[in-house]
Amino acid sequence: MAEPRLRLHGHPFSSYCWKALIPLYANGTEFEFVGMEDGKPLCEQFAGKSHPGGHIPVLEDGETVVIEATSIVEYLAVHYPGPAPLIPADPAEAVTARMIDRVFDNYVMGNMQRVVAAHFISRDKPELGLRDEPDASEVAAGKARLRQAYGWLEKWLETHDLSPHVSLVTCAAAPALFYADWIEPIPDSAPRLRRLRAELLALPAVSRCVEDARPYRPYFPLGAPDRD
Ligand SMILES: N[C@@H](CCC(=O)N[C@@H](CS)C(=O)NCC(=O)O)C(=O)O
Repeated sequence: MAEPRLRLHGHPFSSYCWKALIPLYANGTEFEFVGMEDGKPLCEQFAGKSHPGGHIPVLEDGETVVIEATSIVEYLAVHYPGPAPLIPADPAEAVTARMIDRVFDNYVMGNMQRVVAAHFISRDKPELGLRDEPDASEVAAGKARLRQAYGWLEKWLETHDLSPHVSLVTCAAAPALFYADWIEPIPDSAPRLRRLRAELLALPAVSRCVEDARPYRPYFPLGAPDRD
């Protein structure tokens, strides 16, 4: 049997890798998952060397290398379309989808990562391990910013419908809300956002990511809650 043309370099516990995996699963796109080599710094591996910030995920399509999870979703929408409408066909709706993708990345994912990073001795060298005590001011700031983002999204959801099919927005929202809620639970005062998280986690492409990541939960620096 021929090797799949697409190779996704990543880690099953990485939120941004879920963002690239969800569209691949939802569209039944054939690909090979290339995991990270244990004990080798990311910056010395193909993925780390391919990205200006040394990040995963990285998609390889023959000679083409695509970095940044949003761009990977956009690339798949153009080159490997399938039943899941990743980018709205209507240009005005596509603008909104891209705007909300930025909101989830910058203000939910970003602040979730900020709190996680506050637990590491060095953000740039996670292999150095965890601090004895997290940086309290970074943790407090990241959590406050998460609450601010939740408030904004709840208000936005009052007037906008995010139907839970797989799209750019779903790909960004599902991992962001999954992990952010572990750090700063979405409050009862944001019922639409809480409902959205539950609906997203029920999507088959998303629950596959949740299950594949389950063995790695002991590595979550804040301790993974006993749920989800
Ligand atoms: N802007 C990047 C962010 C990717 C990112 O933050 N990836 C994390 C994993 S979720 C990573 O590579 N962490 C390892 C490191 O920074 O050394 C994207 O959208 O793809």
